[in-house]
Amino acid sequence: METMTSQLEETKKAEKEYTGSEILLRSLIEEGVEVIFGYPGGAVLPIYDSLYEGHVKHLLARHEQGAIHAADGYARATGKPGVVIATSGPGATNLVTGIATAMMDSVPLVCITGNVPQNLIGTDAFQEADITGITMPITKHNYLVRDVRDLPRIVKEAFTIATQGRPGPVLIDIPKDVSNAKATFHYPESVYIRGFQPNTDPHPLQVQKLHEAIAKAQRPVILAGGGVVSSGAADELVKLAETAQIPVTTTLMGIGGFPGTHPLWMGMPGMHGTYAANHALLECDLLIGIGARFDDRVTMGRIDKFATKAKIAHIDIDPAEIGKNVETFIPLVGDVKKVLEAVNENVPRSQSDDWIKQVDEWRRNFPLTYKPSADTLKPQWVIQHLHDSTGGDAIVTTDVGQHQMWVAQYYRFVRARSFLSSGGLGTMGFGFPAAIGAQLAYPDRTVIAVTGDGGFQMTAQELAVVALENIPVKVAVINNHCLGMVRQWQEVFYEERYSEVDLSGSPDFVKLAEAYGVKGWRAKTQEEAVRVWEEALRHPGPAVVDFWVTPDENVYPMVAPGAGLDEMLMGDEEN
Ligand SMILES: Cc1ncc(C[n+]2csc(CCOP(=O)(O)OP(=O)(O)O)c2C)c(N)n1
Repeated sequence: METMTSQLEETKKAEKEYTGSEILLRSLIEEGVEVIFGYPGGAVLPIYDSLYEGHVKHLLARHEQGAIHAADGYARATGKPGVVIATSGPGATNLVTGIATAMMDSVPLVCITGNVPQNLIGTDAFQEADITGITMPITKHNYLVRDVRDLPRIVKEAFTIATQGRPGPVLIDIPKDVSNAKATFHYPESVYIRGFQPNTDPHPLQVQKLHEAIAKAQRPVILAGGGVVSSGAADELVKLAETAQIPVTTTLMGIGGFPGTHPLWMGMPGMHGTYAANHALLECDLLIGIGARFDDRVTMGRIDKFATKAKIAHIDIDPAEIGKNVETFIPLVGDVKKVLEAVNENVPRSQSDDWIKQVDEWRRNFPLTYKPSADTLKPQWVIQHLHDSTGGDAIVTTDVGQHQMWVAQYYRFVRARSFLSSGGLGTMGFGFPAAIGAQLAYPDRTVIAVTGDGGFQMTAQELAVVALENIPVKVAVINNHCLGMVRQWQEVFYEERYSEVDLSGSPDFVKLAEAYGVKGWRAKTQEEAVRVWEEALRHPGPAVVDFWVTPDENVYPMVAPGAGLDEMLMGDEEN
């Protein structure tokens, strides 16, 4: 007996021990992590010391918000979880906007923060912030690691939770003493998480109900959201729309989930939606929401005026979404791709011949319009030109504001995971760093960050990163010299009382780019725009193009807040 015990002890001794930070990195490697975005500091010194070995690529952002949006852009472009590291206190709180951005748009992220040693937690120690408390409502789940031996399991759980079911951000907070403590390393192959068993397969009875509703429908509409993109169901959606002959509208998050060139596509619905999409929602008799959450940018919060003639079917991975905003007649809980595969087996054709003619007529009679002019630059024209020059096949990220809506309206995306934009939180400053993440994932694709002159200034410091790493992102600044979307609301709803929207004092963006060692161009006319954009696209490295557009252009159509989809402002008479 004694010999056996000592043998066991010998084996234990022989097994190598690693520090918490080494265990963390080994776990990330086990998860197949290719790149970490981050920023160091005191509480993550042990982690950065382990990174020194260079086993995992790390990209040093210039602000933690830049790091997390880059991780988010990487995740949106690839479908793989993005990973970000920040130090305790201000490093961790600088992640908050990025975490909320990812949460609102269901993006899988694993966010790692350092914290002060456990004996100092709760003492208002230097750079202490209760980041698990702060991020509780904006993470899918979060952890404070108390024992180094728990670390591999926690990392495995974090990746599982971030990616399974409805994706979302997970935070792991690691006190410094845990990063320094030692343990042996065994990475679990899988984990069982009680209370987290997402249902991915549809109920056959519900599929049958949807078939019956489609067969009877005379005016069916598909409202496709971000769930189509994140579950990789774009092909299945095309098949459903074509077989059942149902016109499709894609929400901001659903853009690219259905080809923008398809004859059954009606464009985006809602506040800045097309006439055809909004009128189809008003008149339809069957509305099939697919991976869309019926949010107020689509329904305008006026459920009493939204799809009132329709029976609503709702396909979603998250049961909490069913019935949250609209009354649902046929709920179908499951992974969108799996549900659509099941629905596509024997899906009947709807009775939509006259309806499709009607939708086509709306599309013909009320297209998106603006008045182009050769000697000035119209922002809509610039976006159309970005589209035409890339064949609609670039990855385009945006900030938030008018330019974002114009990209959604005028860039016809043909592929999923190509339009990356902060839809739910509406985060200015998202676009440029997100483009960095997307470009790292796809070095050979054209990646364009379309930003406003306001939004670009929120994260422009990341120019250092694209310069240093020669990441060939093309930044297209739609420069209207003001906070355009706010100016538009003040014009339309506040009697032109323009309050704090003038961006005078902004830097010369060409010189700003050059100060970082990035090539910059400016265009003020169509002719200049064509020439410099071509040069920027041909340039092998990063580029900033400052498009000076007409400052008083508005995004139309527009539905005023509080109005129903039937009350669309179509824009200037001349348009
Ligand atoms: C972080 C953040 N702060 C404030 C806002 C409110 N907001 C929405 S659009 C907008 C104006 C954006 O201006 P700009 O970046 O120049 O883009 P434009 O609308 O002119 O295209 C503002 C301030 C926001 N969405 N995000």
